[in-house]
Amino acid sequence: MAKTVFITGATSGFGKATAEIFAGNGDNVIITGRRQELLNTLSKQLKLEHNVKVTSLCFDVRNNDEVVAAINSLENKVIDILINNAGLASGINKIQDGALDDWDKMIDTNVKGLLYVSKAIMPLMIQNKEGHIINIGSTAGKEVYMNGNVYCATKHAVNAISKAMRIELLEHGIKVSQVSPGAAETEFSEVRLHGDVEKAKEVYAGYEPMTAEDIASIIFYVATLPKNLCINDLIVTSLSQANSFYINRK
Ligand code: NDP
Ligand code: 8X3
Repeated sequence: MAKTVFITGATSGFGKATAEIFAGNGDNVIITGRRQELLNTLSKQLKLEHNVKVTSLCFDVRNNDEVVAAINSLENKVIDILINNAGLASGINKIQDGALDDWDKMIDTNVKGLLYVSKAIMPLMIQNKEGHIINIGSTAGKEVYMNGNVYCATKHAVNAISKAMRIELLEHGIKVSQVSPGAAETEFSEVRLHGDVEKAKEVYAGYEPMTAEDIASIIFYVATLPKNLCINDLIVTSLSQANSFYINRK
């Protein structure tokens, strides 16, 4: 039976590819992000190609009023799968040189935004006695690397929140998984480097990083296991990467 999948950050990268894979499977998708134009284009594309129900909600996960209003506006409040994907790194400096604006953006989006969206959707899943939350963590949530400081801290927080959700939602039969990718080429580095496209390309030079489609296929796998099975945490890198520190560049 078709599921309803709520994806944050579906205008680009992992979220967009994830919306495409679920819609391709015949599932209904709720796509969200701040860029209305991109939501409109993706919505049209998915409806045309896959004939599924696509709802697009334009909001900023950092604004709890917007989050609550968007979720309240849904006609059908049965959400089978929530993919907490919206997130970013902003800036890459030593901690003593960090910019407050970058820190606020990362903490407010990756930690508080994920919490706001989850707070609005968890009661619906509890009421429905079923649901699956998939949080997008990172290898940065497992190890702290040079110049990663606050971004790593936010992904360590996602790691802890995922564990907490799994414990506290256990009695309600709600699955909680974390997918923790290493380097994948999306808009991520461009955003992190404040729009410097050339520098962003260098991040992926000399090796084959993962793609958004790779991560979407992993998320889809995690989401489609038998009901009795729950992937707690899945760390995935390309063959060129061992962990946050070692990348085999040619
Ligand atoms: P992209 O930059 O391609 O996509 C990020 C998405 O998040 C966009 O759709 C963006 O939409 C959305 N987003 C960002 N800020 C907000 C906000 N305040 N409110 C709502 N939506 C927001 O990056 P990725 O696809 O690579 O990243 C997705 C997730 O994966 C992030 O959590 C990232 O930390 C994580 N990750 C990425 C890795 C990588 O190497 N690429 C590796 C490991 C984890 P819009 O701008 O329209 O709001
Ligand atoms: C994104 C991967 O290595 O830039 O979470 O932290 S990394």
